[in-house]
Amino acid sequence: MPPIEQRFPRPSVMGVVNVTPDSFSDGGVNLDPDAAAATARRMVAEGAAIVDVGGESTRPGSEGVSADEELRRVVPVLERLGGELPVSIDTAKAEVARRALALGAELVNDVTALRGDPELAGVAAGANAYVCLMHMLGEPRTMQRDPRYDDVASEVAAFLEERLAFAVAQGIPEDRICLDPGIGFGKTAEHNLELVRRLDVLLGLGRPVVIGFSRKSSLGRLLGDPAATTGPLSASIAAAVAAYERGATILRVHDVREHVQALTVAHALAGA
Ligand code: HH2
Repeated sequence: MPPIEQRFPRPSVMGVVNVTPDSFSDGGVNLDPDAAAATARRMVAEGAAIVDVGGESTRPGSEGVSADEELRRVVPVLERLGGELPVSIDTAKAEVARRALALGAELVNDVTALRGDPELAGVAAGANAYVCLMHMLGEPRTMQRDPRYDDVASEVAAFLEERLAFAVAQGIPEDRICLDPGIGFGKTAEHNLELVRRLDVLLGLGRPVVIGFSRKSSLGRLLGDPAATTGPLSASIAAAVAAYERGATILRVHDVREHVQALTVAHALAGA
């Protein structure tokens, strides 16, 4: 397998397929495996480089689900896709990743950056999978209760630098790994903006960066609704394009067609 930057050139779109009843913006839409598989196929037809299939919501306040429940949700979807599409598995559980990789997934997207399950690093290394390491302050249940940093960009980068070293020490080659500051995971709206504004700090680690700002509540708050739980498509696209222009490689989004169109134009304007 080529290095991740060759496999997913900048910009690449990762389409989100949440096989859950309770995800913050698309809960229930893809709970039926046929619907989820159809969504994944449509996203790839619309230009997604990969689809991120997840069976557990990590929205603020969520409690998590068992490995059995996660498997019950995602395995039928992966079986329907039959290894034909580029798939990422959004999980923190080794057992779920193992099954997904056996069914053709090529990337493990772990919002705990290999802290959640001691066996996950070994599973990813053994399968030579690509890995996304994401920053989260605290855990989903409580992460949005007054998150604080002295310098959010440096602290997130220092955390990811440590997790990158851990992953490499566990046998995952560095050229398989991408990093994600975790927009909305233990961050205020201002922290999220600062992370994109100062993306150069994270890029200094030399790995491709993933940004998932799509539909997140900070966008709705920025637009004037202090109680927003989601943000609109227009704002999601603006955030994705700004992140791309600051150096992000993979944009994790729910609305693939519109983001691919916007990023195609932004890329052409960048003269790349
Ligand atoms: N955001 C969510 C889930 N997984 N993974 C990465 N790498 N980056 C992210 O920003 C990210 C992620 C949350 O969004 P979503 O999957 O739409 O919602 P939920 O967790 O409620 O299923």
